[in-house]
Amino acid sequence: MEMTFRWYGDSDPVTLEKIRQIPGVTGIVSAIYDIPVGEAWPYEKIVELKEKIEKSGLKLMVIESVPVHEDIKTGDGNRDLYIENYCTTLRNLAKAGIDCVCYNFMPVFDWTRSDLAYELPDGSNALIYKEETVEKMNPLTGDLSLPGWDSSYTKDGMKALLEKYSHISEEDLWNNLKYFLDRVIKVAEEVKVKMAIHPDDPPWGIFGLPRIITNKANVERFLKLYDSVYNGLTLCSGSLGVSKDNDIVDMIYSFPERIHFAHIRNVKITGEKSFEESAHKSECGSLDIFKIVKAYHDTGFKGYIRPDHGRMIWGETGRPGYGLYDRALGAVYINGLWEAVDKMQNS
Ligand code: DNO
Repeated sequence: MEMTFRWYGDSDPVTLEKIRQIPGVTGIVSAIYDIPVGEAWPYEKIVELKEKIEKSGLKLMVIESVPVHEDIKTGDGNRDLYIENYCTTLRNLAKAGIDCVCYNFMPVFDWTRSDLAYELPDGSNALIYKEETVEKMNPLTGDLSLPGWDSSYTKDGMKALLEKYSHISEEDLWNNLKYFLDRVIKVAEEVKVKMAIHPDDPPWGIFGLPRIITNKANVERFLKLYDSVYNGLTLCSGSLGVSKDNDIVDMIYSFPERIHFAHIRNVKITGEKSFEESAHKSECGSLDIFKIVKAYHDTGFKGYIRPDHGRMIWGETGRPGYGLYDRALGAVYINGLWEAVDKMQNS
C-alpha cells in the first residue's frame, strides 16, 4: 500500500512541505480546482500539478476527484458531451502517469454535515451530522454552509436542479450511472486508469434526493454494472460506517480486487442517522480501525490509503476536516497498525 495525504492545491494552508514531514506519507491526492465541472482537463495543467508535487519530494498518486456533471447524473442536457470530456480527462491523466481516479455519483451535494465545528469533550472540534438539524435545513434558502458544497449555484439554479431531481428515482439514477460506466470504463481499461467510486456520505437520501452507493448490496450491484477491475471503489470507512448495518471489515474481505483507494477514519454513531467524526483510534469511535487495517493487509492491498478527515486540534484553524495535525496523527496511527500486522505475520 501507499500512504497518501489529500492536498487542496496552492490555496491549502497545509503545504506540501508540511505534508512531506509526516513519517511514512509518500503520495499526494489532489485535483485541478479551477476547471469548470464538465470540461476536459488539459494535459499541460496536469503535468504542471504533478511537477509541483514532485519538486517537494512527494508524488501525485490519486486524483480526487474528477467531478461528474449533473447532466450525467440526471441523464439529460449535454451528458454525451460531458462524458466525452470525462474520457479526454482520463486519457490526459493516464498520459501523465496517473493510474487511479476517485469520483462520486451523489446528486447535487457531496458530503453533508449539520455542524462543521462541534466541540467535543476534549476541546477539539469535529464535523457532526445530527438528523434533527439536517431535517430543518433548507437548501433553497441559499444560506447553507456545507463542506462538500458547490457554492457556484444560484438560488434559482438550485431550485431548477432540485425540481429536475424530483422526477428522478433511484432506478433512474442507476440507469444513468450505467450509461456513464459503459462509456467511461471502456476508456479507463484502454488507458489503464482504475476508477474508484466514492460511496455516498452519509449513506442515505438527503433533502429528498436519491442516493445509491450506500450499502453492501448496492456496492455489489454497482460492481456488476460493469464487471471490470477498472470499475472499482474508494472504500470510505467513515461514509459507509455511520450506518450500523454496514460492516466495513466484511466489505474489504468481499471485494479485494475492486478496492483501489481506501479512506480510513473513525466515526461515533450517536443515533439512527446521527454521528460525530472522531479521532482515528479505534476506541474513540464505533469502528475498529485495527480490524480494518488488518483486513487490507490480509487481502494483500496494493492500492492507496489516506487518513480521512481529522478534528481541529491544538488551536489549528482551516478547512473543516482537512487540517494538518489530526490527519497526520491518523496517518501515523494507520502506518503503525500496518507495521504491527505486517511484522506479526512475517516474523
Ligand atoms: C470528503 C471527501 C469527498 C470525496 C468525494 C469524491 O471529505 O471524501 O468530498 O472527495 O465525494 O468524489
